[in-house]
Amino acid sequence: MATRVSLTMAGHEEAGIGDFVLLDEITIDSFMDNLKKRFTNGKIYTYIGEVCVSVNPYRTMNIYGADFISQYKGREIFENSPHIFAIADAAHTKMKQQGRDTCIVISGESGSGKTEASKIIMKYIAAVTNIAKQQEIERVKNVLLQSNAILEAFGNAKTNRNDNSSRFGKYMDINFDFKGDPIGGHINNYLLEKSRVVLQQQGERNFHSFYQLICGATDNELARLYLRRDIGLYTYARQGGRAASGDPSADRPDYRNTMTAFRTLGFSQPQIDSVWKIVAAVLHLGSIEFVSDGDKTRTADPSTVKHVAHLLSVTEKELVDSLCHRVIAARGEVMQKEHTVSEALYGRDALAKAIYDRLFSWIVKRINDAIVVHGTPGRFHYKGTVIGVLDIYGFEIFDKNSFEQFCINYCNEKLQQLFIELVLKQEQEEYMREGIKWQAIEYFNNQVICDLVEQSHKGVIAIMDEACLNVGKVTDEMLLEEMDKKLANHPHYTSRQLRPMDKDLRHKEEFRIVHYAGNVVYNVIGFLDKNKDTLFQDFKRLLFHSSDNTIKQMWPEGEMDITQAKISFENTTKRPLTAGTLFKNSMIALVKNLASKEPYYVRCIKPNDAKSPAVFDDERIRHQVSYLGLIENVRVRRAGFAHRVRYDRFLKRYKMISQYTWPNFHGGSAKDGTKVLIDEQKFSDDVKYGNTKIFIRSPRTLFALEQKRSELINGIVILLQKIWRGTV
Ligand code: AD9
Ligand code: MG
Repeated sequence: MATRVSLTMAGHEEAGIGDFVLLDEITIDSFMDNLKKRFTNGKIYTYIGEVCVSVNPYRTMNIYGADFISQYKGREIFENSPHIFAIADAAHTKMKQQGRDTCIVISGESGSGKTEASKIIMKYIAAVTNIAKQQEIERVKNVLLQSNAILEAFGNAKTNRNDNSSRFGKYMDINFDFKGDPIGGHINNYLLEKSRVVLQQQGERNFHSFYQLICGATDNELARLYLRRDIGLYTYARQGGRAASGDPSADRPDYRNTMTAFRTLGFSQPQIDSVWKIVAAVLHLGSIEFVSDGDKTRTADPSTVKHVAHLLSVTEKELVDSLCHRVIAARGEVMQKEHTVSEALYGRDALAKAIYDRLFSWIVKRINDAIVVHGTPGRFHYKGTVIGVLDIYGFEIFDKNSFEQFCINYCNEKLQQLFIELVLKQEQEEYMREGIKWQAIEYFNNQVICDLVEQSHKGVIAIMDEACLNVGKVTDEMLLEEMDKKLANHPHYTSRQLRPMDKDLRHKEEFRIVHYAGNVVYNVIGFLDKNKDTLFQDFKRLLFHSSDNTIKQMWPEGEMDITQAKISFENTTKRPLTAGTLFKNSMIALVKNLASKEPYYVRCIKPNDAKSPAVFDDERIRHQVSYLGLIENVRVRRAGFAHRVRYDRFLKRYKMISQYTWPNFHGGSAKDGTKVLIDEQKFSDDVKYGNTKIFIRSPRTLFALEQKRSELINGIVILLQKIWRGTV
């Protein structure tokens, strides 16, 4: 049931509890009550210990200004009311003080507020660093911030779930020097949903860049690109219907922002021109049709072809040749094979998708080139410490779900697995190992779904890859049969064939995966093609021979001529990796990278499907709270400990606090010394003694210890200064 909530700001006492750990009883009902109370009172952030739960407010909140920044800067998490700034500050402080790489993992379903959260974090970090206003560091900060405008223009789109949906995954490392100032960064992008370039579902748009160009470019600019200010003319950008078209009031200013960002990042004018030429060429490509002339296929409209050729800086003949037939090498001979009309259309779409995909990767590379401090030699190689920020495409279910949703949802499974591993599993295992009395907390482990997708030989990706080996012989339907055979008994897999009476499985090409966040019905048609992800060599050659240097650079492998390409293919027994396997490998590497850093979590929740600031949809939110494992998170956290450290390290750090342990403890082991110190400081109720580590329940205890330590250090420094000055 959805509840309409009033948005008046109520008194603090009515704003619920800031940390779920402090709830009287931990049930989903009490959790929901608290979350609702806070949301209703304009409190969108609530903690579970150091995990920040964020509910998308769907309205501008006045909580990110300079006053808030200074309130959170350099403060402990529990010192202020819950805010994402506190998480960003904790990640930054931890990195600076302990020299440890940290990361902030932002997760939640599509439209829950991940991308906004990542931008808020980056703005906060930019605001609290480089106090000395060093010019070069300011430039890096600007580049980091402005890169978002470009990435969103080319990698985000309106979907039926989110008007600004990320259609690529993004992991950004920000490098800091020893003072904690940003000195560079690097973006890793994951699988862009390139099928959107040629096909959009009803109500959805192509990538923003297309609409920005049509709505935002000047008449002159459009004329140079042979475009008209009417998105309805372009097949590739109008399939979502009228409601999903260009919006001049938003797309025009966005175009200007994108242009400003290009300039801030140091893209040259010819490079910017090439970018928009490519976007325009893609739009025109969608208008190229083919006709059959007996046994020959030719393009129907010479003027569009001419425009595309001109925009891509290739000759018309080369373009038509590569669209209408392909060159193959057989029995030592090189010959031409005519396309049928449908093959030509398929090739045209493949070309459009590939050009845009390459453009996107090229843009990310240029951004990476720009996020490096210039000037001081040697600094290039100094990586310093790192904060990683992860903002990926959220879990999504559409009316039609294909290979892209399969990858996106698998990616979300991997992140949930990481959360389970680090927050629920390892935590509990450590208590067991250390002999701390512990009542095990049950949770659903989604490893079984990750296995279903990624296991060698019998996972979906492996089965797809095997099918792709038999190029041309295996159809999508045969792939589904194979999956049915191998996965029939898997509790998270089923298909129309296996369960003909299932109402959700309407077509014979459908299979269903029971994901951690919900059931998704996928249509297998297109899986093999998207997994193989090959592009005729003819197109690669075509674009490598472009006289536009930027375009040429994007297609280095087009240099090979047909006979070389054949020879090199025969020489290497290895086939190119499929899109599925590449994605799987990149996810495994990503998770490994995140696990090597000290993680902070932001768990985003979408309050309703209407994008409304005033609706708290109980059912939708309850579902998210449960699949995200938030109740289990509270239970583990509540029964657990905020901090743990080995006895020897603990004593080394705090021994100065106690007369019994300073300068050295002689009464027994480090564990004994720790106990003496804790007893003396009266913290015994808040700690437990494990086999090798002390476990401290509340962050306040740690804070108090730290404060005593720093007071003593300050006292010593003052004393030393007096001695030096001879005043003592
Ligand atoms: V997806 O997985 O990329 O489809 P996200 O990234 O989780 O999704 P996004 O950050 O794009 O969602 O948020 C969706 C929309 O919610 C934004 O465009 C804003 O209109 C709105 N939003 C999200 N967070 C905030 C916020 N902190 N303040 C105001 C917000 N509006
Ligand atoms: Mg996003």
